[in-house]
Amino acid sequence: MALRVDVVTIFPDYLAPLSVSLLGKARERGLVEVVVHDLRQWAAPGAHSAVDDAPYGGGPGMLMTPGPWWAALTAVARPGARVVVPSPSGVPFTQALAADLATAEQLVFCCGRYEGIDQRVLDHWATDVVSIGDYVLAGGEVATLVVVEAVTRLLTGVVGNAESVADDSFAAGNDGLLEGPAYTRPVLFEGRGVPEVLRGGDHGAVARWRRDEALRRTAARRPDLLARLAAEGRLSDRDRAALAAEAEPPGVGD
Ligand code: JEH
Repeated sequence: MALRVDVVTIFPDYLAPLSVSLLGKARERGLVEVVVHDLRQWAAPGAHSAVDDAPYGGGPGMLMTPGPWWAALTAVARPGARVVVPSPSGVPFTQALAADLATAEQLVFCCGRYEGIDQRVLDHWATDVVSIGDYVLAGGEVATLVVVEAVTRLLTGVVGNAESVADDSFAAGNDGLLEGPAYTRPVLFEGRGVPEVLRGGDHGAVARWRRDEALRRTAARRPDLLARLAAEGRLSDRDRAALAAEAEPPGVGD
């Protein structure tokens, strides 16, 4: 059965990529159905159908008032739906969470604006409060695009169902390391070559080189991932030797 995705926002145009078939294959193949709703259709008429109000306790900025959200979610969320609320104070959105969300029948995304949504809406409706990273956006729309894209690309996997596609250990590759560099033709481009080992046909040497490049890059860019692999005992003696050699200052003859 197709995954049903509903998005509630005060800026439906912001979700245009979801309607332009940027979801490509998943939508073409009938694996996902997306509907974007304007929150203001559930706002009280008059004034400018206000969806915001000042926070109790004071402080800067405005909050989204609960009434329209309650009415919207009552209308849109079916029993068993995952109700996803992007928030700077959410749990980190990861590949594992994407794989989990891909098993749902319905995902409802609540895109907040201003300083966010009245807590009572979240307490009652939200199944997943997620953050896409440690920076502050102006609202939940872009985060929703990120989550929907990460989830729907799993629906098209050759294996078919999301559980089997799940890479639940890391945001990085299967082995928990970042991917190393990759090259395609031409062999010489703007005076730059392709590492000789990749053209030599020695598959063992290629595998070792790729592992070392992945280790080197992970150490440089994601020391947190490397520390986790080390703590889980997933680095071989050879891996540790390669990393130690990397860390050493060049000696005579290097
Ligand atoms: C942002 C949904 C709805 C602006 C300021 C504050 C930060 C400091 N990774 C992500 N970043 N931002 C969002 C997100 C996700 N997912 C996100 C949103 C909404 C998602 C409204 N906003 C804008 C917004 C309040 N400040 C938060 N604090 C200290 C880290 C200061 C207070 C909340 C919401």
